[in-house]
Amino acid sequence: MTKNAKLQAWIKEIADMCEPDQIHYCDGSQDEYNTLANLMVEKGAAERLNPDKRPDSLHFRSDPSDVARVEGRTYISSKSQDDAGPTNNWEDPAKLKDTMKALYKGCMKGRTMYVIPFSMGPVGSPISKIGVELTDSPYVVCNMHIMTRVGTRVLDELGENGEFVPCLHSIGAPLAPGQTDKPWPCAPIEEKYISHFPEENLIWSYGSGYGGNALLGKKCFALRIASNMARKEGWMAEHMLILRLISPEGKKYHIAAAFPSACGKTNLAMMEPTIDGWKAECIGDDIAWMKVGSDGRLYAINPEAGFFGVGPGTSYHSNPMAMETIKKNCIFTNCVVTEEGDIWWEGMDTPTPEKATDWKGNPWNGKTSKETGAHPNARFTAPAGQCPVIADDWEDPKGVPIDIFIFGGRRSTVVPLVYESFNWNHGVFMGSIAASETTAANIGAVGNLRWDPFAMLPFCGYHMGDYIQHWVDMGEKLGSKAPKIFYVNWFRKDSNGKFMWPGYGENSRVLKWMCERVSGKAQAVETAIGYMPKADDLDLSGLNIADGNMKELLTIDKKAWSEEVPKIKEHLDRFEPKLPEAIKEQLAGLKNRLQG
Ligand code: SAT
Ligand code: MN
Repeated sequence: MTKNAKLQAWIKEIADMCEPDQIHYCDGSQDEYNTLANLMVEKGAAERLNPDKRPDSLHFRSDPSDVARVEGRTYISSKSQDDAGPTNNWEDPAKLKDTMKALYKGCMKGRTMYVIPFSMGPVGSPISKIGVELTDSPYVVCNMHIMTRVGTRVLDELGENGEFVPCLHSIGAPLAPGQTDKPWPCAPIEEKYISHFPEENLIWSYGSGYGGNALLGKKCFALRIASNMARKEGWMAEHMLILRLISPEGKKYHIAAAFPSACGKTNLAMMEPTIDGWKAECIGDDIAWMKVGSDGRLYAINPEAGFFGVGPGTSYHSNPMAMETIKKNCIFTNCVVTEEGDIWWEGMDTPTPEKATDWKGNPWNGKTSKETGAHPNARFTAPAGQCPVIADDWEDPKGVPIDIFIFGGRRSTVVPLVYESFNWNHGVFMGSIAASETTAANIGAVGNLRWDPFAMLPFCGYHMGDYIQHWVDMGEKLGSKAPKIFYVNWFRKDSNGKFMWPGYGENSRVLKWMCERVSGKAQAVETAIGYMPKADDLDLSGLNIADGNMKELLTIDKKAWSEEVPKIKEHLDRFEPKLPEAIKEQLAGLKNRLQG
């Protein structure tokens, strides 16, 4: 129970509306996790994996309609539509609340409402913030145990008058007396709502049990609501991994990198450098909260406590450290389950199972089946502390000083391997024109090019024009202490559709060049789009890569870029009249340089 009057009143209000059979106050203990895990196994919602293969781990199959974030049903419900901007769905808060209240009425009948007090960031850190999620999903409770810091210690921190972000979640599937439950109850797509009320720092989610729709600490709080708070309070909440690189001399560099969902952030966050003497440590794989420290530098913490990573494609080749992280104490969703009771997915470097069960629960033979066994957005939920390369001080409440920002996306064409901004505002411009071929992390078509400024398109809780201005303002505040900004594309393909750059651990070669740019040791040439290395400037020792490929990866095709300019303009014009002057100047500069 809690002594916080505001929390007590809110719990009562929601219980009166949703009418759960009972209320459970989560203490965050291992016992609680085990009890709920056992309950879900007994009910047939979860399967316990073979303890000899994958100790203390569960597998879930979601409803086939509930497999990813639903951006089309995600709302920023500010009082004025202008505050949500052109890239967010908007609805008037009073109207949206009425619609949702009708859905919430009695929606937890036959179920337990769990009260989950959680901290984003280490409990008690000055950068951390507290949320309370009310949910009728025990799957959500167990995932929140891993992804955030949950329980009594958070209530103690909250005290009688502390502030928290209320996060209401229901799967939207009440149970009539005697009705048997489904393994993955949820509401149909047209009843799903993932709503944010930024003026009240309030989140209401209904109808989905999957990932970012339901684990409300993650995208809803730590990005959409926090980006709003950050703007008001002068800090940054970004869709970025945090990585520490250590040079052979022991110099530490901290990198924060933004890529859209399912573009390899987790792989980069846990990378093992292939170049001699360099080491990497992981601090976070998805979200960075950053504040200016007393020395004027920008300090970042990872607000999360776990990884919610994409399974398919994760292997000992692509991400050995993730494979080690997920050996035990994990939750898996929508994977293949083998005859031996272990999980498997496409791209895992173990033999393709021939007698297995696919993510839909059907018998599946990987050798003969035409369909994939795992859903392309199948996920693992793993405690961050289990990662062998997690930094010892990853929970340091002070955070780490950022030297380098990286933006990027998946682009088969046009965008070179790496380029560096001329200055801060040019770097902000680079972030604002980030684009990527779409992935399965969102429900919708896969492989289309979409603009994804700062990889925040689905996660920015306010007008993107104001957001870009906030970046410009942060640059002014940071002055000469601002991180350097780079843009990368690991995903360039040749005319046969093959990736030209080996990626994964080899990306350390590009990161090394960035670090040496920071310390003033590496060369670069000035091009129309930014500073770029020549092949000689990159450490390519021991790497077998065709000269022709390297050349193509590091040249800019002025014609292709010139053709991008009008598209860039059209993209940025959407943010008028809020597009910062500084960004318009950058676009004009790019155009001039391309003509020159
Ligand atoms: O489902 S999540 O939003 O948490 C994952 C992602 O899209 O990155
Ligand atoms: Mn993400």
